[in-house]
Order: sequence, then C-alpha cells, then structure tokens
Amino acid sequence: MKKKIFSGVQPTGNLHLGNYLGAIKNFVELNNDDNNDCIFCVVDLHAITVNQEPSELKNNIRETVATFIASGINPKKSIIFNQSQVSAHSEAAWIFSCVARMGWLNRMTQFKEKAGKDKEKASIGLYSYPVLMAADILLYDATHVPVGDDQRQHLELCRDIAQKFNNDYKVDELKLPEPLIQKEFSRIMSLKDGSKKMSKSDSSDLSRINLTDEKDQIINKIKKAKTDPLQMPSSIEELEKRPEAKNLIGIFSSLSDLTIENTVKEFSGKDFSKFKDHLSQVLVDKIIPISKEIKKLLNEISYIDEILFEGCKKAEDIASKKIKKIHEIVGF
Ligand code: AQP
Repeated sequence: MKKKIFSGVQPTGNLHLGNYLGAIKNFVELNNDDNNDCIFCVVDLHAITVNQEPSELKNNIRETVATFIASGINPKKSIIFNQSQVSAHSEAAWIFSCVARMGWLNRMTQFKEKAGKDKEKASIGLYSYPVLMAADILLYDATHVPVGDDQRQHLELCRDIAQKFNNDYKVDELKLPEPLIQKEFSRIMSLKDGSKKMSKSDSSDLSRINLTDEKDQIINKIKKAKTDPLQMPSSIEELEKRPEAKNLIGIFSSLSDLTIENTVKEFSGKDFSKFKDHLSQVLVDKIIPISKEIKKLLNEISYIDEILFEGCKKAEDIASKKIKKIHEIVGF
C-alpha cells in the first residue's frame, strides 16, 4: 500500500527556515520515495483568515510554488495546487464545521496565540481554521501529514472530526491521518526570542531567515541573533534552560545532519561568535542555492501557472469524487 501524503503551506510571504526545516525538507524526502503519493497544497483560503493585499497574495501563491520546486519537490511526481481552485475544500469545511464541537476549537492554542488579546476582532475564519485544515486532509484520504510541531494539535482535531463523522453517520468513509513530525528538532524559534516560534508574520525581519535572503543578510541575522552571556553549553540538560542556545544548536544540527548531542560536544565551552561563523556557513550553503532558484523560477511565471493548472485538475478529480460521497452520506 502506498502512503498518501498531504500537506499545505500558507502563501503569506516570507517563507522561512522554520517552514523549511519543519515541513518542506520533509516534503522533499517523502516526495523522493516511490512508495508515496504526494499532494502539496498552497493553502490560500487559510491565508485570508488574516488580511491579505490581493496582488501580494497572487505573487505569494506563485512564490510558494517556486519555493517547493527550488527546495527539491518534483512537480512531475506530486500534485501541487492552490486550495481556492478546488471548491470541495470550502464545501467539506462547512460540513465538518457542523461535526466539530465548539469545545474542541476553544482548546486550540494557535488561535489563542494568533488572535492575541483582542479575540473579539479576530475573523471567524481564524477560529475555524483547523476545520478547513481537516477538510483539506480528509478529502484526499491522506494517510500521513508532514507538519511542524505547531500543527500537532490541529492534526488531532482532524482525527476527532473524522472519527465523529464516521460514528455519527455509521460509516467508515473518512481515514484517520497520522502526523509526521520531525523527532529531534521540530519547532524553530525566533532569532530574537527563543520562546516564540519563527514566523512569517513577525514584524521583525531579523527574527527569521527567509528562504529568499542573500548571503550578507543571513550572516548579519546570525550575528545579531540573541544569545546569552555564557559560553556555548556543554550538556544537553543545559539547553533546557537556555532557549536561544538550544534554538541555534538545533538549527545547526538539522542543517548539518549531526545529532544535537554531537553538536553540543563539538562546540562545548567555545565562544558563541565562533559557533555563529559555522552556523552562518551551513545556512549559506543550504539557503543560497534555494534562494537563487526561487528568484529564477519567479521569472518563469507561465511555468509556475502551468504546474498549478495541471495540479488543480488532478486535485479536483480526487476531491470532487470524495465530496460527492460525503453529500450522499449526509443526505443531500
Ligand atoms: N517555526 C517553525 N518551526 C517548525 N515548523 C514550522 N512551520 C511554520 N513555522 C514553523 C511549519 O511550516 C508549515 C507551513 O506553515 P504555514 O505557512 O501553513 O503556517 P504557520 O504554521 O502559521 O507558519 P507561520 O510562519 O507562523 O505563518 P504566519 O506567520 O503567516 O502564521 C507547517 O507545517 C508548519 O507546521
């Protein structure tokens, strides 16, 4: 049995190292394995849960596709499409919002973080975001969903919705997906605050390494990255009390395929400035080829649009059959 892989990325600009290490790097490995059928979705319906400038959104949709391809996803071996073009996503989201319970959504920590103190002013879409995410996944009978650690709770909600739908309607139609989350280092934190995740919407560009950054920007951001006044940690236990050091060590180890333990051993007791030079080098080696390729692909808009067009046709074919079955089960 082939694994069915589904995952999405919001086209909200500034795709960063967290998106790469938490999700896209994993997409590439899964896509390279012939035992997997992969679908990668640019989730533009999710993007408008917060304000988006329409012309920027259009560019960001293309830039997200360019990032997938520049990172190594093969469009011939996967379906790449944008969510808004397959109407079954919105339809299924409505049906599943009648299955999901308020109590379940009230527990979602991402809504609390993103809505901040003024919940009353957040969009209803931001609140029901995980229901749309469940629709995305369940329409394709995904068996595995590669995501960053921040999406773990949403995946659990997706499984709850699938289970309740099957129980309520006494069917076995919806498959319960498994999350695929990196074991060692699944959440990349802001370069300015080790307790906050690296995010596209952080107002400070110095908080993240963008996948379109130039060499000098990467070096400068690492130079300015927050650390503590001590020398480099000498044990794993120490990392728990030193979030900024933990984050930088985690980034280094993910990019250089070294374990955290070996990274700690290698730099134990050294100056942060020495370590930062090494970290900048591995980042430049990894990010600059991707950054160059993204810029090249963005000059080939018709190629990107063709990928989306072909991907939408394939996705539409799968999702329209599934929503038809769901309609029948519900009694429409
Ligand atoms: N900091 C992170 N560490 C690890 N993984 C991360 N992901 C995002 N940030 C990190 C993973 O990237 C995939 C795509 O994320 P998304 O764009 O759909 O939404 P997000 O999680 O809301 O990302 P951002 O950067 O925080 O975007 P904004 O600021 O627009 O809300 C997901 O698999 C996510 O887990």
